[in-house]
This record gives sequence, C-alpha cells and structure tokens, in this order.
Amino acid sequence: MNSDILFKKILSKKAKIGVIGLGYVGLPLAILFATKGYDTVGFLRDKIKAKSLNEGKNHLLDDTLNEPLKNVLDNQKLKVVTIDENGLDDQDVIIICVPTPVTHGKQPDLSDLQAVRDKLSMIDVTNKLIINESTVAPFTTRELLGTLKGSYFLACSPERIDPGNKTKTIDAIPKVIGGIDKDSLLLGKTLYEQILQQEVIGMSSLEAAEMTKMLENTYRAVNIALMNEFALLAEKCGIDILEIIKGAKSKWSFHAHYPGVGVGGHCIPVDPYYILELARVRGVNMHVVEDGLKQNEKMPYHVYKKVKVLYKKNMKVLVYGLTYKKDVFDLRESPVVTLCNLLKQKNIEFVVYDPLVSDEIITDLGFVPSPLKAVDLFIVGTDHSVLSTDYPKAVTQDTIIIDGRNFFGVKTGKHVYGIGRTLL
Ligand code: SAJ
Repeated sequence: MNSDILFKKILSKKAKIGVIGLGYVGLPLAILFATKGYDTVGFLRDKIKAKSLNEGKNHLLDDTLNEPLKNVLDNQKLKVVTIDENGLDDQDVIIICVPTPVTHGKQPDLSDLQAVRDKLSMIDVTNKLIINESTVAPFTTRELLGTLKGSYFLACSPERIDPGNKTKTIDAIPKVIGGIDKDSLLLGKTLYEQILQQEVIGMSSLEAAEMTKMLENTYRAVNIALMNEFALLAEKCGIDILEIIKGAKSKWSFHAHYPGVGVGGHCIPVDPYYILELARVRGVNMHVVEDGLKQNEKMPYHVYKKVKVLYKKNMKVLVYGLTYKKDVFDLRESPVVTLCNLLKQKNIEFVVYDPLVSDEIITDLGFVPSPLKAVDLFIVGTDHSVLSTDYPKAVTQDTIIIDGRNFFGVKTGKHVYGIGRTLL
C-alpha cells in the first residue's frame, strides 16, 4: 500500500472523509472536517435523521452546531447519507464514531461496531485509512478492524467530546492516536493536525491509544466515587463536603471531583466496564474500579433514602432535571431516571420537570411531567444553568429541598439536604 498518495490528498485537503455515526462525536467531527475544506460524507443508519440533518436540523440540540452545520450544507462540503446507500468505498478516510454501550448485565456491547465492520468487509479498503474513534478496550480495534479486505491503514483515536462544554469544543481538545504500523500512525496524526488546534499525541500502538481512553475515564469514575464515599461520611459528621473539597483544592496535587446523585452518560459509567472485562479475561482483579463503580451506582438509592425520611403522604414532590448532566439533552444512564424509578416503585408520588426534556419523553419514561409549581419537596436531579431562575417558581419558604447536585450554596426554602452537606 502506498501512503504517499494519501498523504498528498490529506495535505491538499483533497482526501474524501467518511464519518460513520453522527451522534455527539461524529456530527461535530464531520462538521469540523467539512468546515476545514474536506469533502465529507456523514453515514448513519436512520433515514429520517439523515433527511433532517440534510435540512440543517441538528438532532443533538447543541445550538453551537447549527450555524456551522448550515454553512457546510450550503457549500456542499458535508453530505449526510444512510450507511446502506453507496458511498463508503468512495472515501479515502473512514472514521468510525458509533456507540459502544454496555448491556443490562454491564457487559461490553460492540454490536454497532461489529455492524460497521461487516459493512467495511464488503468493500475493498485498499489504500484507505480506517480510524476507530469509538471507545473500546485494548485489542478491540485490531481484532475487529484489523482483518478487512485489501492493504489499508488502521488507526485508533478515542473520542474525547465533552457534551455541553462550550469552551472545550472538539477542535480544542488534545487527541491521542495509535496506528497498526508507522504509516497508519503518521497518516492519522497528520490528518487530525489539519483540523485541530490542539496537540495530536502519537502513541506506540493501537492498544496504547485504547488504554489511554480507558484510564482517563476510569480515573474520573473512581475519583467521583471517592467523593461520593467521603460525602456519606461527611453527612454523618455534620461536615460540609464542598468546604472540604475547596480546602483540598488548595493543594496542587488534588484534582477536584464532586459528589452527587450519581454518574450518568455514555462514557464515565460505561467505559470502566470495558476494562473490567479485559482484566477478567487477563486474570487481573481491579477491585478499586469495581468498588468505585458500585459506589456511584448506589447514589440514587442514597438520595431515595433521604426522600423516604422526609416524605409524608400527600406531599407535593417535584423532581427537577432528568438528564445525566447539566445543560445536556441526554438521558443515557441518567442516575435521576434510576432515582425516579425507585420513587415510583416505593409509591412515592412525584412529578418531573426538565427544561430540556419534553413532556412526551417524560411520559414515555413512565413519569408525570409538570410545569414548575410550588411544592413541599423539591428534588434537584440535574443542576441545569436555568435552575437559578427556575427554582423560585417551585420553592417557597416551606419547601424542603433535596439537592442531588449540591446546587444551592445557601439555605433556601425550609431546609436543603445535599449530598455530603446540609443547610438547615
Ligand atoms: N459527575 C459527578 N461528579 C463530577 C463530575 C461528573 O457526579 O465531579 C457526573 C455528571 O453529573 C455525569 C457523569 O458524572 O452524570 C459524567 O459526567 P462527565 O462530564 O464526566 O461525563 P461526560 O460523559 O459528559 O463526558 C466525559 C468528559 N470528560 C471530562 O469532562 C473530563 C469528556 O471529555 C469525555 O470525552 C467523555 O466523558 C468521554 O467521551 O469519555
């Protein structure tokens, strides 16, 4: 295989870019390549989503993407098609950005990635550069994508999108990349250097790149778990965990994380299960990771126990915020959904309000949507930025607050019961 031709195409922006999967990762990436001048085709499964994207409708509800999306559609640098339509074999570079969730049994679910592999195995990928951005455990890229037809280049560069982060946008996040061989690494590194303002760090192998992503997100999950565990002790001691974290932050080596109702999203509560599976296969016991994940998964129950103590029959109860994190319209693995299902199971009547989630979706989840109104018990599930102007519509001086995200800095309503802190 000849890397020179592809190098020249990348440097002259003549390389045709295919991005498979247009979610939180693929859509900003496809728009970025197109904005930088590459003819880009976005591939996804859903015909309706493809049509609405081609009409400039951004299904992620990330308003920062609307204008750049419109621009690259207008100048025809970006086109969106379904993966069943032809076109994959026209691409010089194919970047895979499909979800890698876990099953209900917390086992890796690689079905989307395997479906892409099956598609790619139907074309001759000779001289193409295939890049896997989907989060996987070490050896997965090699095993799943290393035996396609033809002689091609293969790299792995795990995505690091931070949904909802308006400053750390996709072009502002450093990237790591590993290749199956030197040419693949160099091609991939050169490609990303054409579009990113940040460093592109070459790793020694595909596996080193895969493991980097595993470490960074498992580190975050375990550190959040540590804060959750300290919060439980702080509650028993009448100590304010936020004061303690603030004090600890004065030490240069302390990287703050915060306790809360739990850990959601498609990454942090999920990725560590991929490394646990690899550790199991390789006979390594990672009990720190296991216990950390369990601690995080206990937090919705911890908040439920607070409700149980404070709830009295016929109390008006409102859960504010359902999404897994503030200002992001995403319910995947949301700990607040877990909490609401618990309240339902225990016959505690409540209504739900989330400024980003429609009444229809709330109803589909089996909960009762409601506008903001004065309530006896106000439960913060997600600390959306608008909470600061929303809460007075529901919190009176007699309202008890259970603050799942430690949003309230001062006593508000009758009392504020936070995670690791109480404002009486
Ligand atoms: N959370 C806490 N305490 C914290 C931080 C977060 O309880 O101190 C909770 C959040 O409320 C949320 C969950 O954890 O429910 C995950 O939050 P997150 O912002 O860490 O996770 P994601 O999935 O939105 O994105 C993270 C990002 N990592 C960082 O911000 C460092 C992103 O950069 C990664 O690329 C992404 O995971 C990913 O793809 O892995």
